[in-house]
Amino acid sequence: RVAVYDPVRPAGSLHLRAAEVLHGNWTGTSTVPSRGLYPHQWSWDSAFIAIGLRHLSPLRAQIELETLLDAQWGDGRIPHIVFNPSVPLDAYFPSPDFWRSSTAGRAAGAPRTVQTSGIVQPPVHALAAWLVHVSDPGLSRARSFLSRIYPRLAAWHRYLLHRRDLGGGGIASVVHPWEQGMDNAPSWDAPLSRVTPAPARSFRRADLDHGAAEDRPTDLDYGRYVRLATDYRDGGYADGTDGTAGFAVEDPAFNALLIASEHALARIARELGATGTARHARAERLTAALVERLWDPAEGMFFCRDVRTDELIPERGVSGLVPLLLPTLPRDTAATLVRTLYGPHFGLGGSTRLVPSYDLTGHAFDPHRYWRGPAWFNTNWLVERGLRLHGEHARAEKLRGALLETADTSGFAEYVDPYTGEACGALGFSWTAALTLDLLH
Ligand code: 9WN
Repeated sequence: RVAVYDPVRPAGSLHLRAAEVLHGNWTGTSTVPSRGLYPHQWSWDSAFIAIGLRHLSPLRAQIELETLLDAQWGDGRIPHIVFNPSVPLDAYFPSPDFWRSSTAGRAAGAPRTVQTSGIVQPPVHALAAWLVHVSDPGLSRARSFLSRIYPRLAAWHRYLLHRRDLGGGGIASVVHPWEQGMDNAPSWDAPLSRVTPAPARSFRRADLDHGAAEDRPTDLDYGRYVRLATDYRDGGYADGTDGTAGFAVEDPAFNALLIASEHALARIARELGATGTARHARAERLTAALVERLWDPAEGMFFCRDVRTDELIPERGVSGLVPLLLPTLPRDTAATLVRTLYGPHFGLGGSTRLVPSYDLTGHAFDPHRYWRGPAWFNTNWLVERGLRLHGEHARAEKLRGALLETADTSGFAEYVDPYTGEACGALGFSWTAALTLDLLH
């Protein structure tokens, strides 16, 4: 029985197929989100990818994060895209010649040798780094993985907490919908409506070469994304704290991920010989600030705050459920979030199999259009972890089962119809495969 010595997984198993997706999307130093639609390295994708990759190769998972951090700017920001110089310019829009990081970003300390975007994405990195470390502490120590990346992760958090506290309430703001990662979520509609769109003829959308137009953001959305990014670039990617940014929003998921990562940074500090106490304390203070700024007790969930008007944006998105991930969330807040998740707006345990990205009863709900309804695997993974953390094991187990089944039947889709699980967007999507691996372990 050779199998005793070589316990291979059965051919064609979910595990093997997920591994094949990640193998196919690996470039040698990092993983693309998908070969056709997203042919470069994306920031929060790489963090989720590393969380899954650690089960296949802790070394590759470390390299994934190291490659991203090599493109960090002098002011601490981690860019949302690191461009692969061998990919043609017209394969993805906006391309390096739009962002012009090494010239327009010089004052902010953009790297000279690698081209990047100038905006950021949610800070999942310290959390990913810690999970990668614990998957193989021996390798991690042998390569001084944590001691090399700790100062960079600390600088990243410093950037977000000092340069991006645009609302003055102690939490970070995003200055572009792409920064929060849920590009066309209805929460952005009101703050975006004040932005004059760039003319449609001034750019060419490469995404429509790969994705169905009805599953993607609209041309009007893109005009506004381009205007915001152009203005930020033309201002040298400087972050004013005087509230003059064209778009400034405090988002619950972005900040919850920052707090979860701050807890992870405390653990990393401890592994490196410090106490980590100050960081845990800071994470607790940030949790209190998040509740103070963004919790709506009447609605039973978190909302975005528009910093320009200083008002909450009354759109129910999955972002407002992600703080369930936080260990020191008040007990009644966590219990209320779980009720909202299983209520009519998100339908879990009833009409939906996975958590939709937006309110099922909302005026803008569309089960196929990107972040306006479909279910995504990264946000569902975060909710699954949150349920487990707060002792909801049976519900977490059910959600885990639905995620694995849907990843399998959809061909590791980028996002799916929350009712039927029908695949939308790209197939063979890296974080879907990576988080499948994580849930299988
Ligand atoms: C813009 C790569 C990224 C994800 C985002 C997702 C989508 C880009 C796009 O793809 O955004 O950054 O071109 O639409 O919204 O969350 O990181 O997978």
